[in-house]
Amino acid sequence: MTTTIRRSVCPFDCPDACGLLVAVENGRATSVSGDPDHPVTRGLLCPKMIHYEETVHSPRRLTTPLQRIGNKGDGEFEPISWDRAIELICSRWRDIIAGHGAEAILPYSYAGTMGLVQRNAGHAFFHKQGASRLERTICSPAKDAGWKSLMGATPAMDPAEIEQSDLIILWGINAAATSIHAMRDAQTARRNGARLWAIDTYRTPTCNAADESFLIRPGSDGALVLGMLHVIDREGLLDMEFISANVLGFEELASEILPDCSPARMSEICGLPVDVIERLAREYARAKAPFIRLGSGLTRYGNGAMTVRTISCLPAAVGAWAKPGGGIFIGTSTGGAFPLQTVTREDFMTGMPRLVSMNQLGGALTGLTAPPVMSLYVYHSNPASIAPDQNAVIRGLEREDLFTVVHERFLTDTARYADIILPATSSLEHPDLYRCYGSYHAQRCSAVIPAVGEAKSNREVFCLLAAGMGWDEPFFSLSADELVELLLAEENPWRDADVTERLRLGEPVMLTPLTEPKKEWLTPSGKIEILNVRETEQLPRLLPTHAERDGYPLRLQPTTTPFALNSSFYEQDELRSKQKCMELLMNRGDAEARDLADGQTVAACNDLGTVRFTLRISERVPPGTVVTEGVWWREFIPGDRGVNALTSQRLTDSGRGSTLYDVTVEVRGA
Ligand SMILES: Nc1nc2c(c(=O)[nH]1)N[C@H]1C(S)=C(S)[C@@H](COP(=O)(O)OP(=O)(O)OC[C@H]3O[C@@H](n4cnc5c(=O)[nH]c(N)nc54)[C@H](O)[C@@H]3O)O[C@H]1N2
Ligand SMILES: Nc1nc2c(c(=O)[nH]1)N[C@H]1C(S)=C(S)[C@@H](COP(=O)(O)OP(=O)(O)OC[C@H]3O[C@@H](n4cnc5c(=O)[nH]c(N)nc54)[C@H](O)[C@@H]3O)O[C@H]1N2
Ligand code: SF4
Ligand SMILES: [Mo]
Repeated sequence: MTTTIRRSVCPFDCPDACGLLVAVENGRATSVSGDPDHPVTRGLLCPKMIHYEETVHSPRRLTTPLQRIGNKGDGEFEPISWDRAIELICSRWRDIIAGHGAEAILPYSYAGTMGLVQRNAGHAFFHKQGASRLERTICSPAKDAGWKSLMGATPAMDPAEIEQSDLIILWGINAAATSIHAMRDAQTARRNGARLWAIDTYRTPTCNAADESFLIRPGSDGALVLGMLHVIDREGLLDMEFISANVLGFEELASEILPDCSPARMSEICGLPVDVIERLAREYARAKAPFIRLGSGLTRYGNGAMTVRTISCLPAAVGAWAKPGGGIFIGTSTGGAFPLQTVTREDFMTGMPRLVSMNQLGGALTGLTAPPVMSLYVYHSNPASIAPDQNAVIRGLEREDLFTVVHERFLTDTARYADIILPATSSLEHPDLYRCYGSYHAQRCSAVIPAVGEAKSNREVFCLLAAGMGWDEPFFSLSADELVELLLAEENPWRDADVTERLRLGEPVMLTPLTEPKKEWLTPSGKIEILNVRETEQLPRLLPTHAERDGYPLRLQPTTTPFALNSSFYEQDELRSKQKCMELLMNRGDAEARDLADGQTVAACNDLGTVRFTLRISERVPPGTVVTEGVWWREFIPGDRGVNALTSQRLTDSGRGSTLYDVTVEVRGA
């Protein structure tokens, strides 16, 4: 048997877009390893991907189109041909458009694959159709909004500078699970003498790897930072030279906001003792080059954007930006590197159809009128599991008059409600071009194995649907590879001719931001705008979370696990067994006060729903907080609802993001 080694890219929603080396025998992937020559991967893959071949060739893969024969949600289907499936979908859509208009069709997609072509494959189709538009804001738009408020369009610093820092703060990021290469680089810095801190709401694996970790109340980072800034100001630890040359509005912050933010007062909000807030302030200000890597969990609150704005004041106050290794990293944005509109084709739109928030899918399916949503087309997303307010989403998916199509690799909780299921390729079966949000690299790849069963890629399906709708627009006969070529057609300042050629050949390359990070501030004033006159709240200040007004006694944190990615990877038995089961971690005191025992089934409830978990008494969780990791498939959980039956459709203060972490519950025996 001959084995060939083919290059590919990890397609998942992760900051790193790893380079993969895939061993292929007889058209099957037999093993996967990290590309040692990739600038970020450097040979290291996370636990999720070391057996990607088991996902790709899983016996659970969907291999033919399916039509529903049972009740919605039951999961009973019979195979049909692709021709029949496309015909059923297009004829139903023609009827819906005739009866209600095209806005009655709603696409739902997110980040099952991050490749520029496959991820965005539906945009051109739905723009031409005139369907409702989806506002794709479930992940971290509040983080971007908070950063932009202070920093405008300033590009992210090079995350590799972490190795030059002497004080690294992993802030609201479970890097040991979600950013393993940043974790590796932080550990390298630590071996060279840097200190490593983690700031979180419970003891994550990242906390365990840090020199010190600081556990605060959910949504209270703003209070911690304002307390630190109060101390830094009071004790004369500001970098006045940096501030006067680079910062707008520090004086206003110091005179209008900080006086009310004594460590004593902030301690009551964030839960850290006064002396700890004072020590954090002093050590941060005195560090040579403090580096903050900011996660996304802490932004999914009613005050999430303000939290990011407030934390972003720290490096400005102490002049960390002026030092190699100093600053704050929230994620790269390489939007200008490739002309994405050649794939998304906004020019196909003839009007401006309504925008529906993906965070409010439940409300849209159950409440929208003029027109109601009559058809939902889901691809590379699993909203029945990952979207907030699961009970509302499922009430919508159960509607007999809703025509639901799901294009998927697996029979997900969403696919169970479909009228038609279409089988999707995995990333090893289709070509694409990838960039990422944790670094400046990009890489193109080809299909390395043939499609499993009758699976088709997102791009192929939209071409079939376009033909089924009777459109003769030539764009819909271009292959995914031809679209990649369009994305690479002209070099631009992000990538010169040499980089573009290497991209064509499938090598990982580094893109170059248009302006050098940390050298100039791309804001209207040219300074870091702590005072931003364009905001309703012109200065960073304390804002409440939503949950503070809800009144259930425990704060729920629905966080990530190293062994899954959102609801992906539950098909791998080994990875699932590492997570054991859908657990609720609770402090011993909280459990004893409720007479709950380790290992028993409990019910967590609030106004939105009730969810069963297996209780795990854990000293990793402080009093008043409960934690569950991962987004489990329904077939593997104790009850019939996942964690998102407890999360709400409320949005963030800015950016219209999800507030998945801004939740309160009560827990009782079940
Ligand atoms: N293994 C794995 N990797 C992943 C994912 C996954 O599910 N699993 N998901 C991918 C995706 S889509 C994303 S967006 C990223 C997310 O990457 P991260 O931002 O690292 O993910 P989260 O676990 O959502 O949040 C990080 C941490 O914030 C903490 N936190 C919650 N609220 C607060 C708060 O108010 N203050 C502070 N200081 N901390 C808080 C949580 O307890 C959690 O440990 O990871 C990506 N990578
Ligand atoms: N409780 C809770 N809820 C969360 C989160 C959390 O941490 N906790 N995280 C939130 C965040 S940050 C995010 S970004 C969202 C993520 O939400 P989603 O983007 O929906 O992520 P996944 O759950 O990974 O589902 C992706 C689906 O795409 C399918 N897929 C993969 N590749 C392809 C392909 O090429 N074509 C097609 N058609 N399908 C494909 C996979 O099989 C998988 O079922 O979830 C959010 N929801
Ligand atoms: S999920 Fe992230 S860390 Fe894991 S292989 Fe993919 S890109 Fe790399
Ligand atoms: Mo995300």
